[in-house]
Amino acid sequence: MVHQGNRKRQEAEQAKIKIRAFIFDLDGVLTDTAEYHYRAWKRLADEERVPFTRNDNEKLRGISRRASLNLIFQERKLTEYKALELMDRKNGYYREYLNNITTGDLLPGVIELLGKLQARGCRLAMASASKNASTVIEQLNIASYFDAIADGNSVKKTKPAPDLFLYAANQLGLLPENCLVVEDAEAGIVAARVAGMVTIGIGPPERVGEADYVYPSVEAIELDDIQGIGC
Ligand code: B16
Ligand code: MG
Repeated sequence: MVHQGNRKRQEAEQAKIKIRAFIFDLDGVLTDTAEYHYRAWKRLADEERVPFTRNDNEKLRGISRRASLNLIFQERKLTEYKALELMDRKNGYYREYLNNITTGDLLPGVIELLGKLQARGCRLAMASASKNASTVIEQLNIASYFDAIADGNSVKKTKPAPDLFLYAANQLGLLPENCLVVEDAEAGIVAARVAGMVTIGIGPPERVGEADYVYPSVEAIELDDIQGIGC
């Protein structure tokens, strides 16, 4: 049994080491499933005669299936039965499109970055709001890089709540301050900051400007810019 005082000291030591793990979001960071989410929601919206544009799809970045449904169908009073049927139908279309995903769908620079971090001894995790995340990373053939997976099935409250990232840190056995999150969604940056983690935002400053570091793409990330990497 670890003495209480020793444990506190160990935790303080661990916190001083700073960044020991990188937690990657999936959609918009490792691959672009947003296009497939768009096509699936669009097919559903057309069938239900509800307006839905690519611009509307941007608002769904990083948020859960239920929150997406609520945004698209906000004008309609849906029974729970109907809501579940609509989400199931959309997910069926989405999973049809997922069959086409291959390693060719990895975003530029992803494999190089994962390899570099692994070679340095950094722990790696994936944290996605998607309940389909495991299928996607299997198809991308990158599952073996990750020491922990947190997805839409792991927690009740997804982004912008911090739960998904805290779950990933817990799976890694690390404190939040030892983790750096790479995210493309505003909701994801909010979640990671609330969790007390360092953040890299991928995309325009209007969207991810609250992050500690902002890059236009994963390929543009410069590890030498990041303060306090301890792996
Ligand atoms: P599913 P991320 C998110 O993935 C998507 O950005 C978001 O558009 C989607 O609604 C959400 O996953 C849930 O996906 O319907 O497959 O459970 O960016 O957190 O990797
Ligand atoms: Mg994302």
